[in-house]
Amino acid sequence: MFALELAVAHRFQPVLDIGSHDPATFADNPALKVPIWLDEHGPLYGTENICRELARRSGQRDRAVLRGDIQDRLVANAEELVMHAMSSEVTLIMAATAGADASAPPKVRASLENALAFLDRRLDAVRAALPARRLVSFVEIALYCVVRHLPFRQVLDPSGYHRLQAFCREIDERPAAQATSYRFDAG
Ligand SMILES: N[C@@H](CCC(=O)N[C@@H](CS)C(=O)NCC(=O)O)C(=O)O
Repeated sequence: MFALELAVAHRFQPVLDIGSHDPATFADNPALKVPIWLDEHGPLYGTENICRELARRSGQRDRAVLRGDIQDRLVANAEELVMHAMSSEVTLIMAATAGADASAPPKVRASLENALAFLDRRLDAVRAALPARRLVSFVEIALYCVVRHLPFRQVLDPSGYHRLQAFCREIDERPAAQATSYRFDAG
């Protein structure tokens, strides 16, 4: 979504064997994780690094709000909790797909729900603290992606978070969202 919003040319290549233990499956990412950005300089690991690179390449860095750009503590906390929600969801998915004998500690789901409740309550204030002339912000795009991903992977039903739902319906209208809706890729 960040690449599309900032009109940066790219090609999407899915990793089909996400459970692989071979770093080569993940463009040599030792963490065995996606996303990875690949260009003439080699691989770049991780969502935030990639968004930073996309903002730089777009020539519109001044209109892309990345984590840490805004002094307001509410925004900083929202950024932290969106990151936390994403990593908690990954933990829950990994536990669910690891087999019947694996489960995440109960605290993982509780803290995910707490993070979503915090974001739901403060979403309007967080967005009000972002620069009006932004093209895109990391906190909004990441929040949208995680809230839409939770039901896609059947981790959690977020329908009770009413502000988050209204926000997602608003972002659904963006061409970048419509071009990137979640799907399972097959080889
Ligand atoms: N800190 C990394 C985390 C990346 C991450 O957890 N990616 C997930 C998918 S979004 C993944 O690769 N999951 C598969 C796995 O860990 O086996 C980032 O923000 O990019």
